[in-house]
Amino acid sequence: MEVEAFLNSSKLLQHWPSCLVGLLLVLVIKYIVRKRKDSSKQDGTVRDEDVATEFEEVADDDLQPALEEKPHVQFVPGQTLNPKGAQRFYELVCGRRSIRSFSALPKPSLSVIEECIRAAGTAPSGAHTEPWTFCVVEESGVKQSVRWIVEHEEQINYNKRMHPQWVTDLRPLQTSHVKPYLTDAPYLILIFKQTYGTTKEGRRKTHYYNEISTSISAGILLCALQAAGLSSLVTTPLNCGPALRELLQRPENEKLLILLAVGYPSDDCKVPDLERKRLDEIMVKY
Ligand code: IYR
Repeated sequence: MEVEAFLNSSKLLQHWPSCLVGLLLVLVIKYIVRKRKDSSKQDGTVRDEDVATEFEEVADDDLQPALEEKPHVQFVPGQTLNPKGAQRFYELVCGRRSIRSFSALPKPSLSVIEECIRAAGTAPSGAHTEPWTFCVVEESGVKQSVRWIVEHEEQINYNKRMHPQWVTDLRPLQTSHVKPYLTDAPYLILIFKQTYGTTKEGRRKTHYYNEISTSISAGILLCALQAAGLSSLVTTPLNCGPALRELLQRPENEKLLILLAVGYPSDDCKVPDLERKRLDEIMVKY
């Protein structure tokens, strides 16, 4: 055995010049790739963080769109709420508040939640990739697990990860790491962005602007819930994504974007006394 080991090591010694050449080659290739990336940054070709850069290597002639290529069809305008649609919509959404005190009963029917998610699924998305998954949790054991995960992480967030200024800024909202709404609310909706997908042929499909697309659909969901007479709370629990993804056994391409608590407010539900910016503070005319 010892002789064999010696022979092997002496073989390595014999081949050290080719090993060195191989190593140098790898370093040179890495250097060239980095240089190319840097120069594309400098000449301004890649400016936006959201621009997709990860693609499978396919010859240009073999590229296929992820969507089926078919003739466009006549656009039929959808139903509108005119003539007072905009004003009525404003009045509807203006009444929305994030609440942190839910009543377990009455429990809204699942079909209403489904209808709201159906509305959320109409959101526009990058290259019509529809990069979202809505996980609806109503089972109390799962809600309890979500609460454990979130409260555990939020305790660390409030004590260590969040800057003292951040914690101070939250004081008027009276939030803390304790989150009874995660078990009181009849429904939790965990919204995952799909960072990529898979084509019918099993190839990796790029989900352009998946975070923006999913956020737009979350906005539509909030409006739909409000239209259905339900209250909601938007939370973005820091550092909880991986554990919650695992709990719900979501695939690796899905990342938690937003966690919503949904239901009716408790009778004694209180909200911060907030004001909203006026139109002239948020709109600029040109
Ligand atoms: N995610 C924490 C902290 C928090 C952060 C922001 I920004 C808020 O607007 C509210 C809360 C929590 O949910 O308590």
